[in-house]
Amino acid sequence: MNPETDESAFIRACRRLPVPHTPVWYMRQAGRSLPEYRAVRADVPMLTACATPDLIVEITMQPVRRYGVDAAIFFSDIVVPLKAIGVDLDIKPGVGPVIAAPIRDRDGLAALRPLEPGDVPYVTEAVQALAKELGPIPLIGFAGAPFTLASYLIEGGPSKNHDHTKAMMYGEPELWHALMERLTEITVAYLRVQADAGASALQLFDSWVGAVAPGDYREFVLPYTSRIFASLADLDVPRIHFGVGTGELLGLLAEAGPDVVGVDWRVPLQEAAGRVGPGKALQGNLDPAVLLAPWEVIERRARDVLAGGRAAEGHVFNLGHGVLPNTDPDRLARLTEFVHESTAR
Ligand code: 1CP
Repeated sequence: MNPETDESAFIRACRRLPVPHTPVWYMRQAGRSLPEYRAVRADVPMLTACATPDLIVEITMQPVRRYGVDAAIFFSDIVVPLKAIGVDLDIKPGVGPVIAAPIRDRDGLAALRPLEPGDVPYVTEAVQALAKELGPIPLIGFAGAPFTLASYLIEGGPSKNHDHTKAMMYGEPELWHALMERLTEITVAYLRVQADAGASALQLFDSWVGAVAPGDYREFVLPYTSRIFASLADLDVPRIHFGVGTGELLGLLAEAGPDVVGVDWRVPLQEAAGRVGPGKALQGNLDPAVLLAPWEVIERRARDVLAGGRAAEGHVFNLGHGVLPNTDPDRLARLTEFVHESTAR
């Protein structure tokens, strides 16, 4: 890693080292809340944008320029590696990922071959270009975790209750484990491509795993998330793990082995610090909807998050999930400034 990046507030907070100010970035900081994003995406389908290095670089840089955040997140989507190995899928506007032939049986597994770096040349090229353009600012690479990817593949698209997914988990555990094995290998390979090309941190999004009870997480998910973090331990980059609605799973997410646990807005950070235990930094966790309220409310709630973060060994300020599309970008710019100024030491 570039030595200046290594010394950045974001990387230091992930490593639980003293920082000049609390670092800030926002999940979904690029995207529909930014007029400049809507402009460059106007005639370009999402998956085309994700396979075009110039667009990836431009869209990744937009929130960095506007907000002065402490880290960039690679512009892509969690289904990009699946598309790259030939899964027939699309990202539909206003819906999300849609899979042409949902995987419900053993034959379906054949669609999931291993991922080779040569399958995603546009990712390598864009990460390399971004690492140069960002200079000392860290770039976060990311992937979807096996449970969340499995949910899209099995359901065929976004799902509220993940019932087909759970039906396979409970009813056909061998098929479930075979599917999770394949997704684990793909995820490790995909994260490694990003780190090798110059990403300075990696975030594993298990966005929908909060649907699972702790005992089931331990049996059906933990073996795979643990293996992913263990497989990346030789890389000198902090590893972050995040899911929505995971209050009851925070200890297990920590047990999987990341350096940083992301927390949604439902659990105060002082409480999360206890559930996660020692040896981890925390990331989060302002409710994204708070940004729709008047500034005084935002400031008060941000102070609460910062106070909670002091209970953790390291704190990266973020939202509890992604920026809502109707968020005023000026609010995020002001929030970044507020966190930096009020935590400067
Ligand atoms: O912060 C950024 O710069 C955004 C980059 C980014 C990331 C990190 C995108 C762009 N997608 C993701 C990851 C992602 N994709 C996750 C994990 C993070 C999270 O929980 O938010 C998930 C669950 C998805 C799946 C997905 N892709 C959805 C959710 C659908 C559902 O199940 O409710 C949606 C709407 C997409 C499409 C998508 N991905 C990204 C954007 C900007 C969009 C909107 C598409 C568009 O603008 O046309």
